[in-house]
Amino acid sequence: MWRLFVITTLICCIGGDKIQLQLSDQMKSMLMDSQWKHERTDLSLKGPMTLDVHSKFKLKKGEIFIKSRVAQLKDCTHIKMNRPLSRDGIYTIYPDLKTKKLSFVTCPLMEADGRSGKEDINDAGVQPMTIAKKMWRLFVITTLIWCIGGDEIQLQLSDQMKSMLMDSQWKHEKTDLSLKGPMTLDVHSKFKLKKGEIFIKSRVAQLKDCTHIKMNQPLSRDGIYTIYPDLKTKKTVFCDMSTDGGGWTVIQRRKGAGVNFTRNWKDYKNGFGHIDDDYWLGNDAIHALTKDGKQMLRIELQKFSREKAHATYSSFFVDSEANRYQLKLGTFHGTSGLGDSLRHNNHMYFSTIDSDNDNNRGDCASVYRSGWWHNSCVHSNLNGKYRTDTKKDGKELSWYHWGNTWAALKSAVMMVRPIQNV
Ligand SMILES: [Ca+2]
Repeated sequence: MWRLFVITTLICCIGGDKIQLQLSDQMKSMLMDSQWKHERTDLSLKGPMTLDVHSKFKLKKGEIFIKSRVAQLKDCTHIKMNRPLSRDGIYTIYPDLKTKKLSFVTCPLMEADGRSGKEDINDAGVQPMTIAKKMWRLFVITTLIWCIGGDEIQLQLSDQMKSMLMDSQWKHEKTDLSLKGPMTLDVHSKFKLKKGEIFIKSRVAQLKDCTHIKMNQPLSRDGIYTIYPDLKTKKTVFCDMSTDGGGWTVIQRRKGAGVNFTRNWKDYKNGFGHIDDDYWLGNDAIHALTKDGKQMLRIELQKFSREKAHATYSSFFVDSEANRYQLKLGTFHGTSGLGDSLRHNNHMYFSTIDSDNDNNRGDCASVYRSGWWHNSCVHSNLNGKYRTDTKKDGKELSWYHWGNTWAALKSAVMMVRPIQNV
C-alpha cells in the first residue's frame, strides 16, 4: 500500500484543432517521473447521457488501460442495471438533460430480479421515462492522440471527435489525476453540459498481486487475473480468492500430465504451462512477487486417495536470477501428518536440467526431472514428473514427509500472499 498521494489539476480547452491541457509543474514532473506515457484515448458516446472513456498509457515497460464510464443514470432501474450489487440508499439520478441540480433519491426495494421498486424523487418533480426511451442505441467511437510534452498535453482530435464533442454539448472543465505509487493512476474528469454537469472517475490500477485485487474488488472470485508484481512485470495468473480468506497468487499448479515440467533454465525463468491448468509462473515473476520479503507460502497437496494436506511457511523469498533464485523459507506449519519436506531445500539455488546449482556431485535436476531448489537432492519434488502409476523413485510429483514415501501425488498448488494478510 503506497501512501504517496499527489493530486493536481489541469485545464482542458476544446478549440481549434486540439484540446490543450495546461499542466502545472507538479503535474508535468509527476507524469515524467512516473514514466506514464499516454498512448491513446477512445471515447464512446452512448446517447446524450453516457460517455465512455478508454485511455491507454504506456510505461517504459508494460502498458495499462483506463476504462471509465460516465453514466448519467436516469433512475434507480438504471443504477441497478449498471451496478447490480447496489443496495438501498441514496443515489444521484439524471431524469433528463435539463435537470440542473443533482437529485437525491432513495432507491428502496432493490429486488433480486434486477428491477427497482418505487422511486421517490424529492425535488425534481420529473417522472421517470419508460425503459424503451432510456435505451439509446447511438454509438460513436473515435480516437484521439494525447501527447505529453513541453508545457502541455495536446489531444489531437479527429474531425469526427470534434463534431461529436460539439454536437453533444460536452465541455471539458477540469481533470484531476491522483497518482498512488508507481502503479495506480486515478483520473477524475469533469465535463459540463449546456445544462447540468457530469464527472468521470476512473482508476488505473496495476495491481501487484491477488491480495491487492481482492482488496480492490472484495467480491472477486477464484479465477484468472492480470497482476503487475513490479513495473517491469505483467503476468496472467490464477488467483485463489477463497482459501483461508483468499488473496493467494498461485505460482505453481499441478493437477495432470498435460504440461511437461522437465524444462530448461529459460523456461523456468519465464514461466510455462496454462494458467487455467498446470503451470509455473516463472522465477522472475516469483522473485518480483517475493522480493519485498513480506510474503508467505502455502502449499496444498492431494493424494490419489483424495486425502488432502497443506503446509504454510511464515515467509517465502526467492532471490533474483543474479543469485540463481536462491530460496529462503520461514517457519513451517503443516496439517496433521505432514512433515517439512521443503526444509532440505532452504537456502538452495535453483537448478534445471541445463543448470546444475545443487550440492550434489551429480546433477539433481536431470536425475529428478525437475526444476527445483535442489540440494542433494530432494525431499520434495513438486515439479517432478506427473505419474498416476507411481514408481516411488522421487522423480515424480512427491512430498516425502507425508507418510514417508515417494508415492506420486494427485495434485499440488503453491501460492503466496503478503504476511500481514493472515
Ligand atoms: Ca551438482
